[in-house]
Amino acid sequence: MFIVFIIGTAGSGKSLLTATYSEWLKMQKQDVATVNLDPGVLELPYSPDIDVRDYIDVISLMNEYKLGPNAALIMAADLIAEEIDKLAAEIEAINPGIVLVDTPGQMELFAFRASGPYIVNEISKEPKAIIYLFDSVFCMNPLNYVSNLFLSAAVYNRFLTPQVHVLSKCDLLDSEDVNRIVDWSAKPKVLEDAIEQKLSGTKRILSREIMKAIYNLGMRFLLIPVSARTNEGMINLNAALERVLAGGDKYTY
Ligand SMILES: Nc1nc2c(ncn2[C@@H]2O[C@H](COP(=O)(O)OP(=O)(O)OP(=O)(O)O)[C@@H](O)[C@H]2O)c(=O)[nH]1
Ligand SMILES: [Mg+2]
Repeated sequence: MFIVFIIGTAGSGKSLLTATYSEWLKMQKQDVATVNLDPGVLELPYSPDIDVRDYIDVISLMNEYKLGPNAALIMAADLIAEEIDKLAAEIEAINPGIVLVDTPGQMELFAFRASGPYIVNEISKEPKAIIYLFDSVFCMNPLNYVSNLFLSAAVYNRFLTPQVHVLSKCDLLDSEDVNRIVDWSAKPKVLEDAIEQKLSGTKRILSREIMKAIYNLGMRFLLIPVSARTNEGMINLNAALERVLAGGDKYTY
């Protein structure tokens, strides 16, 4: 069994990618299960096989503890950790070849609280990977791109789990823009040139130094353009995950 966590900033496309990628895997005759770890979501574009909302109800938390929506979500994120044995048992009972885990809307609830790495550790002892989403529309300029690069490095630092990087919603950009962003992700020199050309003052210096620090650490964030609307890039995403998780083999036969 392999476990894949889908992580990204709010609205970056985590839930729709969970839906589309799981359907795509089913078409490839792969045995896939989906897990919703977002206790606050009202509607999902897929029917999760396992759903944290069966255990945690954010509205009840708001009423019971007189919390606002954000405080209730923070409490819910920590409560997931207490329910982890039950979620793990549910996964074990289904025992699929691959599990796609859709994480909470606000990334910081999962990535930057103690409960996130605990959940990743405890949900299963099987091999794991993270898909980190770069929202394509947000990545159009080098400043935003570098900010996302920094976030992605911070997520890696938290989980120390193999990460595959996706440029999500690539159908919203024309191919020239997609290629430019992918080029930034593949060639530090091209990104540095864009920073020099498009940014000035402190933003230029900070972006350049952040980017260099990340590359000097040997971290590589090659982006795979993917659309959860048109299925573009699904083959490449799947191949990258198979390389990371299964040494290039299929998850299940
Ligand atoms: N055009 C396009 N829209 C997308 C794509 N993926 C997601 N969206 C849209 O972007 C919005 C957010 O997508 P979600 O999948 O809910 O993103 P999320 O990261 O799960 O969002 P939260 O959990 O609320 O933070 C929705 O309106 C989706 O329909 C895509 O590949 N292409
Ligand atoms: Mg979502």
